[in-house]
Amino acid sequence: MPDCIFCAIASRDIHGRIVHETEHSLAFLDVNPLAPGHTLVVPKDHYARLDDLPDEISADLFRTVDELVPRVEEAVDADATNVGINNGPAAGQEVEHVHVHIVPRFEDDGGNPIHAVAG
Ligand code: DGP
Repeated sequence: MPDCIFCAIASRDIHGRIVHETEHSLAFLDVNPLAPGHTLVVPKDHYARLDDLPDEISADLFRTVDELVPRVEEAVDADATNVGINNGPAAGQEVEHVHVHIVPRFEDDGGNPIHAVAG
């Protein structure tokens, strides 16, 4: 998909701080982190919205998220995480390539759980 920043990271045309990779999914650090360790997990191929994902890609994506959540928490010594998707522009989706936010949270960090994902 031309002009898609996450496709460009997946194809290594632009630099991303990649932390994990599977056959269909890629995880990298968010360039504007809401907390240390804020990670995005994306399908390698271009899909704009959640219901565009084929089953196999969706399964790989969410399995990857499931595996990464405890690893992200451990890496930054977080107490919890917000895990979420802004699915469509009206919900705050700025990059039209499906991405799951993993946002580390800390006791008394003062964040709002909905805004933590919407940014
Ligand atoms: P959303 O609002 O859900 O579409 O979140 C998009 C996120 O993508 C936002 O937290 C910032 C992040 N982002 C945008 N451009 C880049 C980029 O070029 N590299 C990285 N690593 N993250 C980006």
